Amino acid sequence: MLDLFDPQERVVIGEQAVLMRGRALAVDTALLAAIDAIAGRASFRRMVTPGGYEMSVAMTNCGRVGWVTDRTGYRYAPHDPATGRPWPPLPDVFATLAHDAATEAGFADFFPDACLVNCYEPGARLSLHQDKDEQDYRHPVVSVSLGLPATFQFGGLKRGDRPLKVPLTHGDVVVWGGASRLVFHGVLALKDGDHPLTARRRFNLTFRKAL
Ligand code: MD3
Ligand code: FE
Repeated sequence: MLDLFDPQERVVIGEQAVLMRGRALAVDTALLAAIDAIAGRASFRRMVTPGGYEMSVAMTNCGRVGWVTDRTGYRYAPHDPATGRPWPPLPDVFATLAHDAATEAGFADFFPDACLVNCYEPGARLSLHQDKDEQDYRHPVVSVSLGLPATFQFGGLKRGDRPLKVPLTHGDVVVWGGASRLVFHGVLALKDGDHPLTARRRFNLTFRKAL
């Protein structure tokens, strides 16, 4: 039988925004084991925004710096504010996947120094925002989705631009660069489900060159 399903499909979402469906599948269990090890050293926590709201997404980090928010603002910090210790290093399986996916999307020499690890439980969402806390927007952002599927919102350069809805499923990798680097984006409330590898959760890795 002719099988038209391509597990490694590439979808162009926007100008220099490329979705590589299933690109992380070959290393999914290694990525999830590494997330477990990171969370054992730097726990997932729900951070507080400058406006005083507790985020519904739980976060931790690995790499030289990690993204943090509290009542004083957003920033990249070399230490976990919960413990005062450095963030765990970027696991090799993370660094290799992020670098290789960026290269395949046309961004050579991407060596991320920060990886934000997001954990979504049913109902958790991320409202439309821009990623603007990095020094040099010429570097792309690489994201990896694991576990339950989510609906990603890909907007424009203005908050009011109507966002495109893109389903992101287990193993998907997206490289966002160039004209898409500063677009507004978000994630709709996670629907409940039961994933064979992550149960009722979705993880997202976001790789950035922050410094
Ligand atoms: C487009 N995370 O952590 S990944 C974030 O699924 C974040 O957890 C989402 O947005 C998540 O900041 C979306 C996709 C993504 C990440 C960064 C981007 C898309 C982006 C930066 C610029 C443009
Ligand atoms: Fe973002």
